[in-house]
Amino acid sequence: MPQPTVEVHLSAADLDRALREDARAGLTADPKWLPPKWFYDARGSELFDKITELPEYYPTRTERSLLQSVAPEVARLTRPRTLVELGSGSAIKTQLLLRACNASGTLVSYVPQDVSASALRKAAIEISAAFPGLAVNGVVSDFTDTLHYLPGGGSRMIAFLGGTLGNLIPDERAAFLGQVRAALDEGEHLLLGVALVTDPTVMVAAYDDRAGVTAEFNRNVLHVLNHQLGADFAPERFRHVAVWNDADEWIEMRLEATEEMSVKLRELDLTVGFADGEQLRTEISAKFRIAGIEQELAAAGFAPDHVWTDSFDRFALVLASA
Ligand code: AVJ
Repeated sequence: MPQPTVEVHLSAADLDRALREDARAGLTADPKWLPPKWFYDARGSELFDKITELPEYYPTRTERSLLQSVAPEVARLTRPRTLVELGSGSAIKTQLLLRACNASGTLVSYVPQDVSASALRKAAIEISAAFPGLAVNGVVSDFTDTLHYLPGGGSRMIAFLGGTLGNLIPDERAAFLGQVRAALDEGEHLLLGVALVTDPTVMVAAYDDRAGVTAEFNRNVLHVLNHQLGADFAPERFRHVAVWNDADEWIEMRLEATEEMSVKLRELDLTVGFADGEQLRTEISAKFRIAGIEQELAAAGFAPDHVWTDSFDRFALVLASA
């Protein structure tokens, strides 16, 4: 039985350097911001998994039930030998896709990629146990800088699920989709999961749950800065804010200082002042329209072949060929 492997293309030193750069750039900017990828240390990944089970957070379960119904069709249309999954996290939903692709008899290997080594190791072991005979070779990397690490061509399908594409602003999305296209050979596939624009109350509630798990997830980025950069943020002095930005059609998460404060980041030799009520943007999560995402895919050189949506039109799976 093949043993699962996990290749680390983001060393602790790379991560540390990137975090320092992002923290310095974002915390000295006006308005202040931090990239969402820094939520996901082991605690952040666990909190995200909890989010996916909240009553208000519909994207994961909507995508899962969509996948459940369309996975066999996706497998039949694509018949991949290799399934690459970007941002696999705990890879719970992937099992549906793997099962369907496995049943179509062509699947040889599964390559999960994630920025969180802990989540990836756990997922690789679980998937490997559930699919004996499948080669599982995980890659720890940043999804925007990962495509040159992928195994060679043939019949690959890249799955990018969960709506994570929405973490990128439109220019970054165009660049990223272009890279994905360039990494694929003609006729290979991309399966993309995106959350759709829907009722703002529904969308905002998904990012501002009553149990406060998303608030804790949001504040986790401050814990990460405390641990990694010797910062002295008092996370409880930041209020979780989630708003729908109608002009850009994305949800923004922010952390709002509940009083004036000064924060030291020892490792950066940096002191950052927050005014009372000042907000730090920690995430954008764009929501899509079918025509818009088809257009973005076409602009990147993909042919969007199939779109499946749930009955409330809150989430879409798009199958595109290179
Ligand atoms: C993992 C990026 C898809 O944007 O919905 C969940 C992250 N942030 N709750 C999302 C998230 C707040 C999630 N993605």
